[in-house]
Amino acid sequence: MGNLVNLTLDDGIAVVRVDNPPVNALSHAVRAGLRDGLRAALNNPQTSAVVIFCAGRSFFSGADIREFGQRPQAPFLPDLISEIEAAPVPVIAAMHGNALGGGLEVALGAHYRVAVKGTRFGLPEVSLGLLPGAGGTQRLPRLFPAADAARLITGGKPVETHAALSLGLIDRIGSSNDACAEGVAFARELIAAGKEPRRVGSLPCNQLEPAELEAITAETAKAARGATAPLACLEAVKAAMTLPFGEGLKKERALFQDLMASDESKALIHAFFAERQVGKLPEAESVEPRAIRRVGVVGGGTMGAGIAVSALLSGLDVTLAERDEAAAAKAAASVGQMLGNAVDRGKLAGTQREAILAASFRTTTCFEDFAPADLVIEAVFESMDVKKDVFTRLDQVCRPGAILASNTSYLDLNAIAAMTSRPQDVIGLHFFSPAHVMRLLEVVVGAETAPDAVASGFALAKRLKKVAVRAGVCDGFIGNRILSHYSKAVYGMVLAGASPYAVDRALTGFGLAMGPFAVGDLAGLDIGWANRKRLARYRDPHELYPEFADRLCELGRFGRKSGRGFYIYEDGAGRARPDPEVEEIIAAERAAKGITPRSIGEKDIISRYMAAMVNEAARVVGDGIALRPLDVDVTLLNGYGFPRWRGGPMHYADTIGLDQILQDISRFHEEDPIFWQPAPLLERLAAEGRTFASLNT
Ligand code: T1G
Repeated sequence: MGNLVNLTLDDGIAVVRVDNPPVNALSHAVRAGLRDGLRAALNNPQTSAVVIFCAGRSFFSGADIREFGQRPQAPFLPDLISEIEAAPVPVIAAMHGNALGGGLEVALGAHYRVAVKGTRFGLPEVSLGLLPGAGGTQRLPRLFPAADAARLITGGKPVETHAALSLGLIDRIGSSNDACAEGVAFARELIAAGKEPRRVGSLPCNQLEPAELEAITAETAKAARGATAPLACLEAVKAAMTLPFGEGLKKERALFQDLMASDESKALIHAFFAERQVGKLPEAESVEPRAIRRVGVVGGGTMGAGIAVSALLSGLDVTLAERDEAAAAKAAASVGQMLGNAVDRGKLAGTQREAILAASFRTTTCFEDFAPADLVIEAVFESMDVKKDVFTRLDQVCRPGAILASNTSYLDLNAIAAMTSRPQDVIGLHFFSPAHVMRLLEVVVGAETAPDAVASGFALAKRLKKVAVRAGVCDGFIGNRILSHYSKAVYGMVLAGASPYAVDRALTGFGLAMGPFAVGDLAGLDIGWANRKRLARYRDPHELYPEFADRLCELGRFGRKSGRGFYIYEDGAGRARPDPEVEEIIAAERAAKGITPRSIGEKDIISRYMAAMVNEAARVVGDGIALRPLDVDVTLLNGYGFPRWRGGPMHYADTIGLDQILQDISRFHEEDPIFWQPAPLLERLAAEGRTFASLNT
């Protein structure tokens, strides 16, 4: 059975115990051990029931994703699960922690399922561009109501213990926290009651009403935004309802193998591991982060309140400072409102909200109240003078060792740190709005930032359930620097002849949740306008400058908040429609610049957008602002709406080939000077026949 699995037999109850830290992935060794343990148990005439149990923090978390792409090795999981299901005595899955993917499929192959409180059950394969390939799509709709089964599989979201019980996935929630003991006790009851194996595969499959199937198909296609796995999941569930069990398993296997071979699953698996590798920093390895319990926030605007709520929801103590009582009261109201929204979304109990507001949150107008803070995050107006004043005052009141962080989205952190006597304690913590929702956190590292301060930023991100990316100091760090560049490309293609609405359509077809012009309207066109004015003195004279965006702002058309931007927002419900007046403003500018508009097709819109994004991203890696290409992928996936099923811009570039990117840059250079020079790193890798992934060590 190997050293990952052991078997005990007591009073007729065999326990097959698996211990494969950290998450009991169903590696080849585990599958072989599980098979051998099951066979040994069943070959013993004393065995009246078998309990399958995992040690450590969780039941099986699924197939071992690190084995994907390698030659599959028997025993294959579907076969092993069929062998479990065929056992002649009751087999009980005793679960705790997570039962995910192939792990839940093992449990579905068992005859009975018990779990302790807090266990989560899910089939997240779709988030890897796959589908449950070991019987999950065929067995779950035989236990679960069909619509719930379809949504759990196509959405990939887990269900909690009580829902699993009420939906029929599990037979009992144990009264103790000892899953193994609960499994053994349940087995004893089954034996006493003379219960036989109850094979899920033999049950009739619940059916979806035609209207339900139509609704689920539509919602799945909409949510997929171009990804194919969600709809393939639905195909497999439909096979469960229309084919005999054995045939359904074959259909599931065929669909699974198609997905396993797809670029989409490679991209999503890349994203999965990249989000775990991004926290591995050479400089912070084996460095202990500083303890953070008391957090100070300077500024109670949208960002400051959001940061405060993010910290409060993670159990931290928060003091928020504003300039006067009125502003402090307004900030407190925002925080209370956001916590109320968390209650409405079921993320927080009402009583918890009250307790947090009573015990863990306070406002102040005195910086002296930051004296005990372990970390103070400044989220004031994006003005270097204002930030320098704040950091000068923080340096005077905060205790030695406290970390001073700026939420600036592009200002020079070294200049801010220089205002203090402790530049080693200064980091950037660039949150993304809404700060208590967006997963990305850029941890900006100054020239003198201490390694343990960096490690503390990453530890805070984990505590806040965010994904931290290390960023060096430059204008815009990683994400905004790249955004600023591909935004120019987008404006450039409109000047060349594309309509902003065609650009948005093409890029939402590429998989973005929203097109860049719709995003600009949502964020506020005045933000981009202010940025262009701020950077005006650095502008390359050769660059095309799109004045139409400034014209809209001069007309007070700032987007959704003013009812008109690139789109017209009539009824405030966010329904947007194109505006002929915008097209006239653009046409006038083209004429004034002597540009004869030409039609630019969807493919070229996407190629031009991606060429600009990848080229600047390659510069960001080449300049050391991002540690690795994967850091750029994680940034764009978690903060800028890049379609996850494409893996991020660097993974996407590897997929289409760096030579293709270079050809596109050269082609578009004729029309837009921002393509004037390929990034040296991009040219070098292409010349060496390498990929960006080759740098993701
Ligand atoms: N395989 C291999 N490694 C895994 C893994 C897995 N399934 N899950 C986690 N790891 C590694 C992870 O890379 C990290 O490694 C460490 O474990 C801790 O993970 C046939 C085909 C279980 C909720 O999609 O969702 O079954 O960085 O940091 O925050 O139908 O891990 O330390 O070196 O995420 O406590 C389906 C994926 C697979 C679950 C725990 N299962 N994992 O979260 O820890 S496909 C999944 C997770 C499948 C079948 C199909 C989470 C977690 P390192 P972590 P965590």
